[in-house]
Amino acid sequence: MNERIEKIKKELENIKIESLQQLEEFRVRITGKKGELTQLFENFKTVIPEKKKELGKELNLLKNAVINTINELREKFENQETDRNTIDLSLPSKQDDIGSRHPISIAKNEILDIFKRLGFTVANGPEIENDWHVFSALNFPPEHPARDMQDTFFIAKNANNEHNNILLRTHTSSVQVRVMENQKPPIRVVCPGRVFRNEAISARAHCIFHQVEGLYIDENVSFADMKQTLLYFSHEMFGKNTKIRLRPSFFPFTEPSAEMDVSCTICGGKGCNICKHTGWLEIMGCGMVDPNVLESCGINNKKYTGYAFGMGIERMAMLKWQVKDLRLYFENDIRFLKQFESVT
Ligand code: 2NM
Repeated sequence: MNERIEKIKKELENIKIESLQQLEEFRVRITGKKGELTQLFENFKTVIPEKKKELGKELNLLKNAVINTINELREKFENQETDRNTIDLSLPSKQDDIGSRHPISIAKNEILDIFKRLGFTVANGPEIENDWHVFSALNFPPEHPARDMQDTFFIAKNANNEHNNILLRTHTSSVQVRVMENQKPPIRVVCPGRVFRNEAISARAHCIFHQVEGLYIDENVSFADMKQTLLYFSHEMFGKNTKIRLRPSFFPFTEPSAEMDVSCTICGGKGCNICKHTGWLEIMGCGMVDPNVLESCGINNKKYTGYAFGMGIERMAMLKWQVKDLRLYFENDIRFLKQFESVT
C-alpha cells in the first residue's frame, strides 16, 4: 500500500497536465470510481487496527492534496479558455432583461384612458392631507369611525397628546375636493393615486392601495348619466357582453349612493368560485354628490348637481388577470411581474 501511496505523491509533485481534457483523465484515473486512490481507500478497510491511524491520516492528506491540485489546475485552464484570445469580440452583447410595467400601472392607465375618451381629465393631489380635505368637506360627521386612529394614519400629535389634523389620505376624494375648490363647473376629473388605511395585511386587504375616483359636475347631471357612463366603462374594461347592476348603499359624500356589480368576468354570470356562485362581482361605489359637499367646496348646489364614483385598482387588476393574493402586488417578485411583460 505504501508504495502505491508514494507513487501518487510523486506523480502529484511532478504533475504534467496541459489541458482540461488531460486533467479530467487524471481525475478519473486517481479519484474515479475505480481510481487508484479510491482503491486505496477500499483496501484501507482491511488494514490491521494498529496501522489504521497513521495510514488513515496519510491517505486523507493525500486525498486533500489531489483534490486541491485538481481544483487549482481546473481554475487555471478555465480562465485560459475564457481568455480574451478565445472570445469573439465582434459578437453582440447579451441582451439584459428590460423591465416591464407593474400590473397596477397597467390597470390604472387602462382605467384612465377609458375616462379620457369620455372627456375626463386627470387630477393629482398630495398623499399627506388634512382633516378638511379628507373628512370634513366630504360630509363626514365629527364622530365618524373613519376619523378614528384605528382606521386612519395620523402624522403627528400636539402638546396635549391629541393628534393634529395632518394625516395620510384614506381616499382620493380629497383631490376632488381640491378640484372643486379651485375650478368652476363643468368639472370632469378622474383622480388616481395611493391611499392609506390602518388595516391588518391579508390576501384581501393592505394598508396601502390604489384608487381611481371620478367626478362629474354640471347643470342637470343625473343618476342616469352616471349609470350610462359606468356601463360604457364596464364594456371597455371587461368586454362588450358585460352587464352591470346597482345596489343601494351609503357613503357620507353621496346621496343617493350605490355599489356597482359587473357580471362575473370568469363565468359570464352562470356562477363560479370567483363570483361565489352569485354571477356578480362588486367593482365600485358611486352616487350623486351630496349637496353639502358641493356647498363646502364653494359650488352652488341650487344650480349644479354631480355624480362621483370610486374603485380600487388592485381589485380591478385581480378581476382582470385573476390575481389571487393582494400581497403579490407589493412583493415585486420578478416571477410575478414577468407575467405582465406582454400586456401594455
Ligand atoms: C366612492 C363612492 C362614491 C366620491 C365622492 C367624491 C366627491 F368628492 F365628489 F365627493 N369623490 N368620490 C365617491 C363616491 C367615492 O368610492 C367608493
